[in-house]
Amino acid sequence: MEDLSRRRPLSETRSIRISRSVTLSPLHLFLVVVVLTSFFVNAQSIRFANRIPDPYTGSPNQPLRTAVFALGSFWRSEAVFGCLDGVVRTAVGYAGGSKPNPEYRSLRDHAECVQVEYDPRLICYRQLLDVFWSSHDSRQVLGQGPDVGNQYRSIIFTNGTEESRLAALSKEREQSKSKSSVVTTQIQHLETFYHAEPEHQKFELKQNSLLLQLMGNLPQEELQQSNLAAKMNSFAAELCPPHIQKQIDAKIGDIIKKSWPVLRNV
Ligand code: MHO
Repeated sequence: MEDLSRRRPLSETRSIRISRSVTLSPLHLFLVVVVLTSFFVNAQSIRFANRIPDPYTGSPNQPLRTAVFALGSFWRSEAVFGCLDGVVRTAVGYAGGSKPNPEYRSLRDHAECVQVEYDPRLICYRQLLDVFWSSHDSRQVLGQGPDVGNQYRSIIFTNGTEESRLAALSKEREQSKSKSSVVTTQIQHLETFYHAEPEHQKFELKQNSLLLQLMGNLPQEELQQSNLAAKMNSFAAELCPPHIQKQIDAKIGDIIKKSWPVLRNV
C-alpha cells in the first residue's frame, strides 16, 4: 500500500531545481517562458522613454515662430532645416494652391513645402532665408534637378509685412548675384498649410531603421513633435552641418561599440 504521507505535492514532484535555494514549479516555468517569449517577440518594437525635452514651447515673451518654404521635394526640404540650431520642429505639407485638403496624389496647384518651427532667440528669419537660398536652385523653372513640375516650384510663404519685406530684400540680393538668368522664386502670403500624410513626415529618417530603433521607435505623433527626430532626419539625409554630422556619427559609433559585447553572452 502506498504511503500517502510520503507523497510529495505535485508542485514539488515536477519542479526544476535551479539552485539550492531556487526551485521552479511547472506553473512558474510556464510563466517565465511566456514572459521571455513575449520579450523577444516584442523586442523589435520596444520603446524607450522619450528623453527629448518635448514639446518645446519657447519662452512666454518670445514664443516659437513658424516659417514655410517650398524648395523642391519636401523629403529633402525638411532635412535641410531640421539640424539648424534654433529649429525646434519641422513638418512637411502642401501650400500655395487653391484645392482644399490636397493629397500627395492630387496636389493640383499646391507646392510641396516644409514648415519650420523655430525659436527666434536662437535663429532669425533672415538666417532661415539664407539657408533657403543656399539649399536649392532658385533659377530652375518649376523644378529641382530631376523633379520637374508645378509641385516643386520655389516659394517663400510669408506671414505679415515684415517677413514679406525681408523675403523681397533677400530675393533682390539673390538676383543681383547674377543677371544671366531669372530667380523664379515666388513670394506669397501663406493662406493654409496642409500637413502631408504621415508617411512623408521625417521621410529620410524613416529610411533608416537602425536610427529609428536607437531613438526608441517613437510613435508617429511623437516623431512629428520631436526636436531630436528633426535633427536625426537631417542626419539621415546627410544634411547636417559637417561638424554636427561627424558628432552624431561618433555618438552612434559609441553606442554600437559599447553594446556589442552584450551579444557575446547570447
Ligand atoms: N524625386 C523624388 C520626389 C519625391 S517627392 C516627395 C522621388 O520620387 O523619389 O515629391
